[in-house]
Amino acid sequence: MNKLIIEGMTCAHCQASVKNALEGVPGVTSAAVDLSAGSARVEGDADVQALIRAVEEEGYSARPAT
Ligand SMILES: [Cu+2]
Repeated sequence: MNKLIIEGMTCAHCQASVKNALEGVPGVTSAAVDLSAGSARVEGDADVQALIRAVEEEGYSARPAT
């Protein structure tokens, strides 16, 4: 499980875009995006850098939550 901090989401559409982007990364089994918290929980064993890139390609920023 990876937890990410997501920046730039403003509405449910953003939330859905980030969720879809994360779920498209190889190794991801599911992703849950929390719009109000600005975070995402990603299940599976995907590469963290690949998750961050996928989010960035949608126009948002992401970094690992510590
Ligand atoms: Cu939006």
